[in-house]
Amino acid sequence: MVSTIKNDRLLKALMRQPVDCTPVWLMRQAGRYLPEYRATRAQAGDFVTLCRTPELACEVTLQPLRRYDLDAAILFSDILTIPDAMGLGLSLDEGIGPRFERPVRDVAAIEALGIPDPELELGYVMEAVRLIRRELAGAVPLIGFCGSPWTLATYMVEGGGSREFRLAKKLMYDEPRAMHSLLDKLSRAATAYLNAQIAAGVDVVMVFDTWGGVLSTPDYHEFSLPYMRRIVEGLQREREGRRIPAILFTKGGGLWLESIAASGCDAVGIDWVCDLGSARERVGQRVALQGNLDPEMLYASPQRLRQGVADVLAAYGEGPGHVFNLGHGVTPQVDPEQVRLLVDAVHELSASCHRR
Ligand code: 1CP
Repeated sequence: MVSTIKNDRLLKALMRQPVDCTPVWLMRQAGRYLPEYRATRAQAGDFVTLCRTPELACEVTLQPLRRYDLDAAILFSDILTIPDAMGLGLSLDEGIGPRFERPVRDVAAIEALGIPDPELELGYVMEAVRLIRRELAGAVPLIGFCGSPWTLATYMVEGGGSREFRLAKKLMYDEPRAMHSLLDKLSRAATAYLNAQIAAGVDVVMVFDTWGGVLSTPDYHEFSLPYMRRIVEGLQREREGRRIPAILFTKGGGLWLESIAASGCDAVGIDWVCDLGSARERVGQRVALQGNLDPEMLYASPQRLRQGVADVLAAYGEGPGHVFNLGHGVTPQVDPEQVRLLVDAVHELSASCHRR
């Protein structure tokens, strides 16, 4: 195994150590806005096959790194691999989104769920991690990830994406014990999954809680955050003498930054609604922050985009502990040249934030 990482800006920033400029990577940096991604996906036939074929997952992971001066690679996979491995039957319909053939709607279905063995049912993900790590050869760190138990539960109960979360919330309100039992299983599955990714070679892990922000404050603290905390507590936080930093991202979680920062994670991802400067004051020295340009600013003019980058850097201010990212993922119609402009602007404009 390679034990040194040439570009370790991301690892340093996540540990709030000094860097020469602010590291940058983007959520969904591999995806439909890249023509080479669309070609590889067509070669695979469909999205699920792309995720399940380690050579192709490795290829699309590396595509954005060939184009841009990114400070990290993120494993190409999906958060829905865990429910798929639990037997729900994942497919992705063009234009509609992910679907489960066998949603989980009652206590009996929850009780019947097993915890997948990450090296067996999810072995294709670990194989992809090993391949990517070999191909990267220590150039930049590799980020592994999973979905938060609450976010996975919404897809499993609804049977796919949702806007109102009618079925998931009905289960949470009417049968809280059943929901807790589902979340408990998911947190055990996610912990084992991330630990297997760490053993296979990822250098950082991130938990995506895309739908935590649709909960009330008490429900977030009962149904989402405690299960992410359990994952963090169960992680193998070191490999080869190096710390494996953990990032938690709750979209819409700006109200709860203090409690997220107290969960034991190393960094908190924040969306674009949240003000980065006040977020920094609120979390103090406890964690690093990752974010938070509005992803839709990639559709603005190059000049406006560059100003947007400068504004995010200025909002964080001087000193270490910032990882530049969008507040959510890159969307499919983005012009790939705008991504180049963003990445280069972050490196160029941030050097002055790190003079010592
Ligand atoms: O080709 C296609 O049409 C597939 C689109 C796509 C892609 C590129 C999906 C389906 N998943 C992915 C990859 C993916 N998903 C990554 C890859 C690494 C990278 O960031 O480059 C990651 C980290 C995810 C994680 C993911 N999947 C999340 C959490 C992050 C987020 O965006 O909020 C969620 C909610 C999903 C579910 C999912 N999978 C795919 C879609 C379109 C969705 C969202 C569905 C919905 O809106 O509810």
